Amino acid sequence: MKLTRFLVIVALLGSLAPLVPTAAAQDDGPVVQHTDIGWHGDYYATKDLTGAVVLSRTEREINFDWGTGAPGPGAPADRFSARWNRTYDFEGGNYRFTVVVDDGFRLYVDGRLILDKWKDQSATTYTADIGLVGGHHTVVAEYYENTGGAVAKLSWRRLTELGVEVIVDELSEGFTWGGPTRGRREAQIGWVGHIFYTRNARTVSENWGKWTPILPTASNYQVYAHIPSRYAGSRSVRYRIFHNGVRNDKIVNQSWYSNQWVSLGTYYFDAANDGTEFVIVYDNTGETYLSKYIAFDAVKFVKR
Ligand SMILES: [Ca+2]
Ligand SMILES: [Ca+2]
Ligand SMILES: [Ca+2]
Repeated sequence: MKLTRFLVIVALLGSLAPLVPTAAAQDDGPVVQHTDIGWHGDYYATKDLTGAVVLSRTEREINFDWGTGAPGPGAPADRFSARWNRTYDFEGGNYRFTVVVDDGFRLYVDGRLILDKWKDQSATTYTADIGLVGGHHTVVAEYYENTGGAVAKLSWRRLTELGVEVIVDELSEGFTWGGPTRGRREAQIGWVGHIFYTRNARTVSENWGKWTPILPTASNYQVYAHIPSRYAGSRSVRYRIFHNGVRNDKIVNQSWYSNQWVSLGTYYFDAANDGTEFVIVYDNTGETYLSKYIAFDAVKFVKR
């Protein structure tokens, strides 16, 4: 039973499953194809990347609208294909890759196919979201043009930068600790390598933690709590989600999880950002007094 529910949650998390927490997901500027190395591009006079390379060049970015023309000398205006590849040093985090294509496109990250739109079509925008640990990753884009107009554009942004995802960590400004700080311990684990934890009270709360996000727009958001690998032994941690004047409670057995995001459900937030929408955890779990640890790590809000 437990295993089944665990697997269901893992499946729900899908491609945005746990990231390595040593990669800080914070505050740099927009990431749109940095041009430190550029792409290596090979062009073929076929629609399926076969035959001889008729044009080979370094491209600063993949941002092409060739109209009805050819991509360059030696390449035809119709029925050609191209493969671009590069390595890129990503900050850790969840990314949205966006492509605009006429006609077909495939996108691979570290050899894994994350977008497959290999078909004739007029210019169409697609996105694919993927979680990446910090460090170098290989990005390969494959493209073909049949006839008429030819467009190939690729860019990526972190979900946090897009306002699609807001993370409030326990060291963020949006986090508040309530109760005596002597009841609060810290450890160098969890999201971004830090958590607070405390031992549980039974019926009367002694400590609490509150995560207050700044949300970009009124919307449904799926809320997740990050549960670290240790100091998360309580089987009955109640996350209270206050949103749009409504309160919902979600009980989480923290002992089931290790270093992963756990969904607390999807809720509508009015995003007034006036301090009335937040997630709070009190330490009165009902368990034997001081018998269990409760972890306070990051809480994430993902626009749905
Ligand atoms: Ca064409
Ligand atoms: Ca076309
Ligand atoms: Ca943390």
